Amino acid sequence: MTKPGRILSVAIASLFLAGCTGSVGKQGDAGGDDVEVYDAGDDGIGGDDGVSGDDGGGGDAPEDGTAQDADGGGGTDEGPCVDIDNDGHCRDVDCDDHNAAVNPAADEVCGNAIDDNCDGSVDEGCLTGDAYYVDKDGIGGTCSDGGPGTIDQPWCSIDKANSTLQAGETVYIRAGTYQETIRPDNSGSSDTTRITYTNYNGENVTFTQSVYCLRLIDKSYLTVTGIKFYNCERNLYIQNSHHNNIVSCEFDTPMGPSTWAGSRVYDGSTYNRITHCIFSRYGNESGSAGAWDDNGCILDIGNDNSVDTSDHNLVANSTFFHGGHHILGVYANYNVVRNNTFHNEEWYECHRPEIGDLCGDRDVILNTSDPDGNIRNVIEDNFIVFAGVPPDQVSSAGLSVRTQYNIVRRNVFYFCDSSGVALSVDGSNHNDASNNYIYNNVFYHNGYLLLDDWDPRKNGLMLARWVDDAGHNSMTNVAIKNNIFHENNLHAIYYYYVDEAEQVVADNWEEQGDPGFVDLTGQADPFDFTVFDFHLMPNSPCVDNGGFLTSATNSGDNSTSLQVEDAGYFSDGRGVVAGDIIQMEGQTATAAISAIDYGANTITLQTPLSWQAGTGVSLPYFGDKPDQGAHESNGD
Ligand SMILES: [Ca+2]
Ligand SMILES: [Ca+2]
Ligand SMILES: [Ca+2]
Ligand SMILES: [Ca+2]
Repeated sequence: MTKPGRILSVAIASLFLAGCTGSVGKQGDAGGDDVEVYDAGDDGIGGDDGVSGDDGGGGDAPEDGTAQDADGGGGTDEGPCVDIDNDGHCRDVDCDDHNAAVNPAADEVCGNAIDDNCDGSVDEGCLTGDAYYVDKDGIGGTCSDGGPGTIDQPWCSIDKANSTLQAGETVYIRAGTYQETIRPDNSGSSDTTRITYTNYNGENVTFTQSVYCLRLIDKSYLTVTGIKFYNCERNLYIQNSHHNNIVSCEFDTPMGPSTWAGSRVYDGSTYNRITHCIFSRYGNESGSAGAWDDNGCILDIGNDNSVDTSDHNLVANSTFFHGGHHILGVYANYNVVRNNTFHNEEWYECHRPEIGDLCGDRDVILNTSDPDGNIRNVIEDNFIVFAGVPPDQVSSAGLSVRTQYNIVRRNVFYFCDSSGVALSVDGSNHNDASNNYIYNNVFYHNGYLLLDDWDPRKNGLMLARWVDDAGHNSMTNVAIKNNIFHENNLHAIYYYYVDEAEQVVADNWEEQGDPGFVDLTGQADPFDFTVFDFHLMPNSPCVDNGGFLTSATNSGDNSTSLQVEDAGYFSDGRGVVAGDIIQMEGQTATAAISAIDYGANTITLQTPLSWQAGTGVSLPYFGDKPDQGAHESNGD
């Protein structure tokens, strides 16, 4: 197989800046439709400027609310209606077809950072409390912090808003460049009585060149929406803060240099939601010959160097690209990362003339400083692609997993320099990727190393115990099911000092020929997620070629208490999204999960089902069995 012609993105940085005024279309297109915030208008962030839309990466949501172009990939051969959550709305119009509470007939729920009614606006109609205006340039009238803060007698400073706003109140920020910090003195009190900072009527509002541009310390129930943060030392820092929503904002090019992370959610911050945002461009090479190093990341959750229970946060429907060491790091528990796009092809200056003096790095890393610590994050429905060559190594994977009991499902990994996913164990056993659940992903065209020639990295998925000695835990019980591996360099899966027999590997499509994707033509492009379409053609050999994830160990007669061999395949929603929907073997009925006791392998269902012991248990499927790959087909 020939080495693919990977695109090096020399010109892309300048494109993105221009995108603030509307020309970064591929970012927006990648995510699907444009998102408007509070019906904010046409011109600002959330309009045509590329903030990721409803289906940012998942590919299941409407492009424009019509039934055409259903899959976000431009394909039209998906076959009949796919309604995974059984809410009566096919996935071409259902912007979350894994949640029956979200569909075009639903009521918008305020304060949840979700577009519940699939109209392209998040939490529209929700700002009903007292409103104030900050207008430093006096667009609506001469500004004064001593005035009433109305639209024609606005305040001048964000500081005035920071010290004034109470729960339930909103500040509308008028167009301009603010060299200040959003740092509220107060908290909101619930999802529906938030303190909200938003751009006014879609106007272009930029915060820049402060030490912190958005800083929450010990605050809860804040919402910030529709604002661009550019070239702040630190863009978004959320510390010991909870239930905050960051929606339809852009975080670009933090200037650093005295911080590792351009943005952070840390110090025990929980239940925060970051949705429909763009995060981009932070990192650099340091060192000298023989000691090059890669620095910086776009967004970290938790702390890589100490125990930090920043748990139950949501990162969704967002666009991420270009980090120095990585893009997104998760060092905590029960976080959900879904429907995002990540790419980190070579973009920053480094010492490698053979690849254009540019380096990239991995996309996403799950890690911990706590031996055997950090568990049960959910990484689902993302595009994780184009991991690039770092300065200090010769290759990198798309997703590096070094913690346990995570769910990695329905993601698409392609054109990563090394493997699409690498699971690893290290000598201190801080890093141990045993007990993970890797299912229904697509691994396409990974492991075509630009510089390295080491066979273990030339594969779709790598499980690596770096040294074969007693100081390294064995990696065991990694479930690898229902994945499609296609045109990866050497192998589908590679086990490096890891025993395949100690894993749970079943029902994968392992380089067995054409899997029947809707569209693999076109030139791979890190900024265009519509080039390929990984839905299955009706005649795909991968339709009904997967297996049930686990099986029932009890029987139930109109029961809501389901015991299974291994409940770890399923998510209870981690407190930030809806729990999974399940479907039993040989049945068409489905039921949503309301709770999971992982220790007892007991699942509590919202609605009763009946089953025999030994019955297969899966996510919803059509036909006789689940399909392989990321998108279940209704191929009737
Ligand atoms: Ca549906
Ligand atoms: Ca909506
Ligand atoms: Ca909502
Ligand atoms: Ca099927």
